[in-house]
Amino acid sequence: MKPTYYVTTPIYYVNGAPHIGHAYTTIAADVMARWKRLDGCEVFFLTGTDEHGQKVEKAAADAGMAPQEFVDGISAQFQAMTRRMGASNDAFIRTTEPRHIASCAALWQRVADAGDIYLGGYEGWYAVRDEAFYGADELIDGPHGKLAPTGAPVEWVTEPSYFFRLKSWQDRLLAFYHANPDFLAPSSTRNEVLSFVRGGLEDLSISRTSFAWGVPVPGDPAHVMYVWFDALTNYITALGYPATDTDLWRFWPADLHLVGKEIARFHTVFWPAFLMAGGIAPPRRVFANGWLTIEGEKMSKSIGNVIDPMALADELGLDAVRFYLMREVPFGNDGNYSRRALVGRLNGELANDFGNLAQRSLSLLAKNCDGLLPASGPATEDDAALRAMAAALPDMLRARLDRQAIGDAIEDVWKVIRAGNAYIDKQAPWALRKTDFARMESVLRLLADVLRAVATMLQPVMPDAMGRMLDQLGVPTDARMLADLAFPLPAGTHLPPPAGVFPRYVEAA
Ligand code: ME8
Repeated sequence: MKPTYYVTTPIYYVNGAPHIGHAYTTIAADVMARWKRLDGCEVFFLTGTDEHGQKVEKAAADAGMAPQEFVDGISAQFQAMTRRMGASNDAFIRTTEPRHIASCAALWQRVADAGDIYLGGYEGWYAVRDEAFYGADELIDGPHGKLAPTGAPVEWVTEPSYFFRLKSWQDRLLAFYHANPDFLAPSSTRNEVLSFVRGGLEDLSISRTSFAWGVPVPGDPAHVMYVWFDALTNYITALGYPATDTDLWRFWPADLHLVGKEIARFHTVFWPAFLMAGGIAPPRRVFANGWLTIEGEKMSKSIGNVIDPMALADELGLDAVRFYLMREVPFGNDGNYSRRALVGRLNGELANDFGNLAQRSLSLLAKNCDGLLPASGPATEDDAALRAMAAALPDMLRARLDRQAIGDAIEDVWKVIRAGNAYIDKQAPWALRKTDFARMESVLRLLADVLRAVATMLQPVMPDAMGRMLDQLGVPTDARMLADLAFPLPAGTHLPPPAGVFPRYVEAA
C-alpha cells in the first residue's frame, strides 16, 4: 500500500479578493503535494475558504450584501485563483457547507462531553481584523487608542461566552511539543510559540453572542462558535468527520499544515488542544511561512501595491511565477517580492541556465542523431561525476522537502544544471561531431539523461514547462515519477522536434 500524505493550506478569509500572499502558501502546498505524489505517496491536498466570523460579516455589510451571497462571490474568486495557480488540490472546502457545520457541532460536543467546555462570561479585548482575543498586557498604544501587537484595532467586549479549558492543557501541550520536536517549524516560530505557552495559558473564549454569522453552538443557538474553532475544524471535515470509519479518514493525522507565521499560534496551541480534548490525534507538523512584502513595503490596499497573482501569471507565465516565489525566499523566512528580481530569475536562471542547456542538447540531438536517443558509450571521469550528481538528487531533495526547504531543494537542482552547462562547454559535442561521432553520441545521451532527471524533479515547481520538456526528451507520460529514473530510456527512443520552453522576457521600455 502506498504511504498517505495529507497537506493543507490555511482556509482564506473571504473579506477581500485573493492576492499574491495567498497564492504563495497555496503554491508551496502544491509543490509539497506534487512532490509526494511524484515520490509514490497517495496524497490528499486541501485548500478552501473561511467564511464565518465578524470580519467577514462586516465586509458583507460594507458591500451592502447578505453574508451568504457575499461569501459565495469571493469564495469563487479564491477557487479561480487556486486553479489559475495550477494547484492540484483534491478538495476545496467552504466553512458554510452543511457538512462542515455538522462536523463543528460534533467536535464541540465531543469536547464538551469530555468536560473541557464551560459557560462563563468574557470581558476583554478583541481584534476583529485578527479574530483574536488579547490580554491587556499584550496591547500597544496607537494614535487612536489601544492596538493589538499585530497593529489591529481592538474593542472591549463583554458577553456571555463558552470557554475551552485551555489552561488545563498547558502541561500536556508542552509535553507534546517536547515529544514531537518536528511538530512545529521553523525554529523562530517554534520558539515564539513555546515561550507563549510557557508564559501561561488562560482559558479560551470559544463562542460569541454579539453577532450571528457563524456556526450555532449545539443546544444554545444564541451563541455562535468562535471563528477559529469553526475554521480549524475544516481540516477534519474535509476527511468526512465525524465519520472516522471511512476510507478518507486514513489521511488523518495531517502530515503538514502550511500556514503563515501570524496564525501559527492558532494551529499549534489551540488546534492540538481542541483535537486531543475531542479524542483525536493532533497533526504531525505545522510549518509557518514568512511574510512577503511587495517591493520592500507591506502589501496594502491603501498603498495600492496589492499584486494579483492571476494577472501576473497571465503576463509572465505561471511556471515563472511559481519558480520565482519558491526560489527567491528561503521558505520560512520573511521575504520580498520584486518584479525586477522575478524577471531577472526568469531570464537568468530559466531562459539562460536551464533553457540553454536544454536547447543546446536537444537541438544537437535533433540535428545529429536524427531525433533518436543514442546509447551511452564508455563513461569518462567527467561523465561519471555528472551522472553521480544527478543520481544523488532524489535523496537530497527528499531530505530538503521533508523540512519544507523548497528554495534549498531548487538550488540543489540548479547545481546540477550549472554542472551540465560546464560539462557541455567542456565536452563541446558540436566539435566532436567531426572528430569522434560515437563520443558525441555518448555526451548527448548523458545530457539527455541529466535533463530528464532534472525535469522530472522540477515537475512539482513548474508542472507545465517540465511536462513539455519531458515530452521533448521522449519520456512517456507514465514514466515521469521519481522511481522511473532508475530505468533508463531505451536507445532509439524518438525525440520530437525541440521547441524553447523558457522564452526570455524583455520589459517594455
Ligand atoms: O488567517 N506573505 O486567513 P487569511 C505570506 N482564515 N503569506 C501571506 C501573506 C503575505 N503577505 N498574506 C497572506 C486566515 N498570506 C484564516 C486562516 S486556517 C484554519 C484559517 C497567507 O485570509 C499566509 O498563509 O488572513 C497567511 O497565513 C494566510 O494567507 C492568511 O490568510
